[in-house]
Amino acid sequence: MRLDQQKVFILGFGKTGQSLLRTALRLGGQCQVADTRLLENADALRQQYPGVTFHFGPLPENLLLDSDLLLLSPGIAPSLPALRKARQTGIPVLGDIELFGRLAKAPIIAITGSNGKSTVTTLLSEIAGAAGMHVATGGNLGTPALELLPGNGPEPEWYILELSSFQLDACSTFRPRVASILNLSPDHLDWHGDYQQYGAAKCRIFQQMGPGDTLVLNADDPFTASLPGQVSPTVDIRFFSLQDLAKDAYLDREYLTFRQGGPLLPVAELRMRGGHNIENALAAALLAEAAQFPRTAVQQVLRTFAGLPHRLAWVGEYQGVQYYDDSKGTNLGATLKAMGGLPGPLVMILGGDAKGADLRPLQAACRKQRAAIVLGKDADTIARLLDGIVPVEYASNMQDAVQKAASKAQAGDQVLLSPACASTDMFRDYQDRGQQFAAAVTALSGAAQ
Ligand code: UMA
Ligand code: ADP
Repeated sequence: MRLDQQKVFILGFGKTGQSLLRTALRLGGQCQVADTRLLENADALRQQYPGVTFHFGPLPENLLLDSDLLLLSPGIAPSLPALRKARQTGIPVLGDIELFGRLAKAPIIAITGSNGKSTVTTLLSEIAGAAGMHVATGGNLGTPALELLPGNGPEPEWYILELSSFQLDACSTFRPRVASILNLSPDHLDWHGDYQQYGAAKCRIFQQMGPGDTLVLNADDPFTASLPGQVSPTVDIRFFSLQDLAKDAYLDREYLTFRQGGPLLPVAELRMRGGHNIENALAAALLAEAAQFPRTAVQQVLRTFAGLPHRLAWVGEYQGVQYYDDSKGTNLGATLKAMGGLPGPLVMILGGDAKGADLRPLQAACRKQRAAIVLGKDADTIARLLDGIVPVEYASNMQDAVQKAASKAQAGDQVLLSPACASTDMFRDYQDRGQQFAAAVTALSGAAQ
């Protein structure tokens, strides 16, 4: 693929935008970049990329109309007026994953779903590593996909990509050889418009799949269980389940088990905690099997991988209370799973940007808990929901939230930061939120001395 003489416009200049620009320049495009932020390093960028025109600040509606091709960062909402107008005039628009799919030569394993993507992607990457294979891992997790391309070097044996609904929404010909939709629960509804469109974006992962390809789905999730009718009959669909012993991989009381191949591992030997991580382990095992990664490598990794930071991670104890950081619990589905993974009673720390989600199911989940501490943009909404169900207190920052949680908790309780909301209204990102939580927990013991 070449872009010689083409006028290429790149929208958004975060991590993905930079990977799009580097790729478009390598392909010979004449590039312009627009970002609605006013970047402090604008002058340095102009020097770094001579010949590229940068536009910062609000986008004039007609700015894109003279382009041959638009390259889109995932965070750019389709409702952006300048983008809508360009689409209406027929200018082609590619997301980074669509472009990656056109350039990559090695086969792709792609993982999506509302929750568990990073965990399953990392498990699979570790399994491939344990088997001594050369794979390249990235996408929504860490390195933008385009940065994984080898340039003039050798291609990896597989690409392993975590994909978000934003990235999939901008795909049209992208075809992974092995893929999974782990589950679906409401998230990013402000971006997609509604739940149906959010689900439709996820389904783009399998739309181009065909003979020889494998799709791994969750039999216990109503959305993913209903998908086979929409998948090409030539695709091999594999189901995992925590309940149904007729599926391809399942939990048979004490063993993670393959329908063909028998027991894989005693569940007691799985290092990660929580029922959702048994689902993640089963999904990773089926994906690994589809890619023909050896079963011994799967067993080795499931026995040793302790889970990623900020996913139901124990961070400390103070006065008989255990503190858990699930800062990556950025939507309702994740938070409900994290709550279900601990014995309770819980003091919950909730709030941030709910992204337009309906959080009413928190009412039932909080009914028997000790207390809820709320903070951030949607603190009021959550406080109103939980009023009369569980004692609620407002916090002004993370340290305040942890101190209030500590004062409510009794010995034997757990304090769980799993906010059901995005972090960016108050924190740099979910890692920053989790780190501030852990620091505040450590400070509790210091303050008591
Ligand atoms: N921007 C605009 N106009 C807009 C929106 C954004 O100009 O209307 C600009 C911003 O000013 C900023 C840039 O676009 O300069 C940011 O681009 P982006 O939001 O597309 O983010 P990137 O930095 O490119 O990071 C993206 C993913 N972010 C999002 O999808 C929001 C990262 O996932 C991903 O790791 C990275 O690409 C590499 O692939 C983060 C994420 O929060 C972790 N993902 C969501 C999630 O997991 O729930 C989907
Ligand atoms: P993602 O990359 O999809 O955000 P992660 O693996 O980072 O997923 O996990 C994010 C949060 O989602 C975790 O903190 C945990 O609470 C929850 N979670 C993880 N796996 C699952 C799953 N299979 N089903 C539901 N929730 C999950």
